[in-house]
Amino acid sequence: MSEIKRIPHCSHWGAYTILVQDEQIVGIEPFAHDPAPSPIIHSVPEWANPERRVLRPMVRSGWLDKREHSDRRKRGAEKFVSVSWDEATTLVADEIRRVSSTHGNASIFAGSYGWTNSGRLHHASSLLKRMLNLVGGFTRHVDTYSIAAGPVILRHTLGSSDACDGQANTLDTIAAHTETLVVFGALSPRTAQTEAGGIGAHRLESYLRKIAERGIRIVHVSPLKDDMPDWVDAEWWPIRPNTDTALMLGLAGEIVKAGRPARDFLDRCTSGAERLLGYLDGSSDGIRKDAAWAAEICGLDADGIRQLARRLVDTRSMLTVSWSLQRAHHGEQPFWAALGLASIVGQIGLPGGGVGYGYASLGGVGSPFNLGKSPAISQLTRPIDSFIPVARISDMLLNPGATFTYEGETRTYPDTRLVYWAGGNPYHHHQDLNRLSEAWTRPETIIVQDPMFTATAQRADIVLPATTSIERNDLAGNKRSDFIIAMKQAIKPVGDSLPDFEIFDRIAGKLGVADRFNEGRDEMGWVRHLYEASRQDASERLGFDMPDFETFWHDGYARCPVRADHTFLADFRIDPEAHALKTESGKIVLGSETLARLGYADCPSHPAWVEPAEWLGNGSDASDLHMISHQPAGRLHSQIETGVASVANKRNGREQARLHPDDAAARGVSDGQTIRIWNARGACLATADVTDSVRPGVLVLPTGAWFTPRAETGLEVAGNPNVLTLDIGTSQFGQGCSAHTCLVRAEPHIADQRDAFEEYQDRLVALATA
Ligand SMILES: Nc1nc2c(c(=O)[nH]1)N[C@H]1C(S)=C(S)[C@@H](COP(=O)(O)OP(=O)(O)OC[C@H]3O[C@@H](n4cnc5c(=O)[nH]c(N)nc54)[C@H](O)[C@@H]3O)O[C@H]1N2
Ligand SMILES: Nc1nc2c(c(=O)[nH]1)N[C@H]1C(S)=C(S)[C@@H](COP(=O)(O)OP(=O)(O)OC[C@H]3O[C@@H](n4cnc5c(=O)[nH]c(N)nc54)[C@H](O)[C@@H]3O)O[C@H]1N2
Ligand SMILES: [Mo]
Repeated sequence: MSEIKRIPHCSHWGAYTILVQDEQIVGIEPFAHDPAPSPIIHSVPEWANPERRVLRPMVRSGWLDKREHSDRRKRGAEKFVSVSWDEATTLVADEIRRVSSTHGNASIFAGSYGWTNSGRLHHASSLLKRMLNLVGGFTRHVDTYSIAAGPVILRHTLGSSDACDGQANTLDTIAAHTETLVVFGALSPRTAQTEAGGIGAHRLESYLRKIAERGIRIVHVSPLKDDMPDWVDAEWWPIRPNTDTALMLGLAGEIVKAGRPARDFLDRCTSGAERLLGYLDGSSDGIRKDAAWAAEICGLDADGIRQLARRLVDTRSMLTVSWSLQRAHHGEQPFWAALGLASIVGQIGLPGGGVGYGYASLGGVGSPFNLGKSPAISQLTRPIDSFIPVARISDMLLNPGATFTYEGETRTYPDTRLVYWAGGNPYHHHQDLNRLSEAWTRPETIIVQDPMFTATAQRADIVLPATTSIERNDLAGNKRSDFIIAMKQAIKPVGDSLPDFEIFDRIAGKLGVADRFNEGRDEMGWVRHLYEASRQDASERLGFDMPDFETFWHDGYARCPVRADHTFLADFRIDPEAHALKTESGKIVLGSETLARLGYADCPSHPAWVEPAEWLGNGSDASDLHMISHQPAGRLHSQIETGVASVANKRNGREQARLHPDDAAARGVSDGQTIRIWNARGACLATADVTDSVRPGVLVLPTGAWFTPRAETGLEVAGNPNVLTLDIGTSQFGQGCSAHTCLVRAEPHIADQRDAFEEYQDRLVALATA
């Protein structure tokens, strides 16, 4: 046996060392500078398992025969044929050329949403966009599934999305100054495990420990108790899902009723406050928004709300709002209402006061932020300006030529002929997958580039096998991490897979644009180039010395210049004129002239309680459960679903659905039993986890189970919540996804008990190459 090699690497869930002996991974060790490494690092060896991988380029047999005239309903059912890389890249290049010349480049949809891997060179969707921008462009997407309604409303009301991108108050200032912390959603190490582009040090828990040590009052508002670690002394307010806006407005209304709104702050730093105040005191609609009103909607205690309202103005208080709250129908409102409440309290811009969004939603939010230039390969300039809001994919495919609204503009859906997806899994991320399946029959050609034979790849016409990051060289980094990490190649490519850069470079060659695509650099040339650009910027702009490339590559990491101890809008508070915000008034917008003009009922001109399409309120009955499909603890989305960390959270081979003992009893469900969860949109199986850590009436089923519908019945057997979720925009203004707005029913499922993964694997074998 040869000696064990130690290879530094990084994924979205953190940095680690891969131990390799004789081309085999024999162990994974956490990064030495990480105080709280994620268990997901131990799933990484599963990437090397050839059974999970696409081994060769493949083409659906019907598409190979008839090209754009194939029977598109056979996607996901018809066998694939393997082809050489030369054939595959020729087919792809010809198809791009055909669609571009016959229908125009807007008919190529390459929004290609998805997290791909953490490498900044082999970032699959960036490379796809770079390549297509050299041949006339494509239809793209705006915003993300993570946050869409949130940044849209914050851009309009705060002039930027900084407050939800990790540039609000840093957690160190909160730990030092805050006296009352109200957490809407979660502050959980579960989600803080990951960060887009990797993370060197997971710091959430160390800040939470400091907060816990100071013994400040924490109110935790969420339908799920363990959205906050149990070692933090927090008071749990088990709110009815999707009603936080009413709670925020009720708190604000109590402060107004008590005659204590921060008049000076409202006058100097906000615009349109009268619209909001008139709504709160009931002068605009006859309904006073106070504790009693909110308690009724939210299912909470009115006295508690009254006391908290007083405490918010009597002490230094901070509101944190998870991204999840805006991933719901009318998701603009909780983000705006929190800003309204914080403005009425009047502590925005003071240390440990105000409001911030997305703490712990990703690992770097609230940590000191990177002031340097984070490494990224350029997508080049866009020749055309065609886009959709990210979650309107099914709408676009089903309704070519129809209009949609976004941020106050009216636009048109393109006529999509070709879809190219690289590094994303819409059969993981999109809502109402049965509706997506219908939409998926519309384009003439679908190309998917992924290391795994994902549910999306199974439903493609051409599948291009990419290597995973451990089979090539790259670097990780982002604006919320204080490290750039080397991602060195650990093993040889599995099967005939190729690194993403190499795949696009070959296609660019067939399209005659390789020179401009690769700029004369190979893989290591680019890794060095991207690192040097960050290093040079840090030195020139910030006077911060980063190690030279050789030292970085040898050590496996480099530190970046960061800002700690940050108070959001501190300058603006002191002098709002000199530090005007990029909003319609230059101030915080609490009543919007633009929205008043637009007159949208689903996004009014001030923060307002607007009932969601589905919730535990008017019209729901006792058998309804509100489903929260939150992020899975043991994996990132659908990635490495069969790895050890993911499997550890399953029971009987399925995802676990949590529900309250009263709800279980009412349905005859016992702990550990297989249940069928269903609504008019679809049905899936899961294993019941009966626990009083969820509010009665709520069911929690994590995302990410590999989509495994039975051919005969459509019953999804692995526990993928997106067969149930609702595919509507948050509002006409933001058009975000509304995943967390969803009513379901549940019942025991006694019939057949096959292992979900066996059924998934059967499908792969059935589709496997002829
Ligand atoms: N119901 C519900 N649905 C949700 C959410 C929710 O809260 N509830 N959350 C939403 C959110 S916030 C998000 S961000 C989305 C996430 O949705 P996605 O980002 O689409 O999910 P992933 O599983 O990360 O998909 C990444 C894909 O990239 C592939 N991949 C990994 N490495 C590489 C590589 O090096 N090259 C290539 N070419 N491919 C690679 C993986 O195999 C995987 O198929 O899901 C959304 N969906
Ligand atoms: N382990 C792991 N971590 C991840 C990811 C992953 O896949 N796995 N994905 C990452 C990504 S892409 C993103 S965008 C972030 C998302 O980060 P978040 O949006 O913060 O995460 P979620 O898990 O969707 O939701 C957090 C909690 O919000 C609560 N919640 C849901 N609806 C409501 C509501 O109406 N009111 C209140 N008060 N609470 C509600 C739920 O109980 C849920 O557990 O997570 C990231 N972190
Ligand atoms: Mo996300």
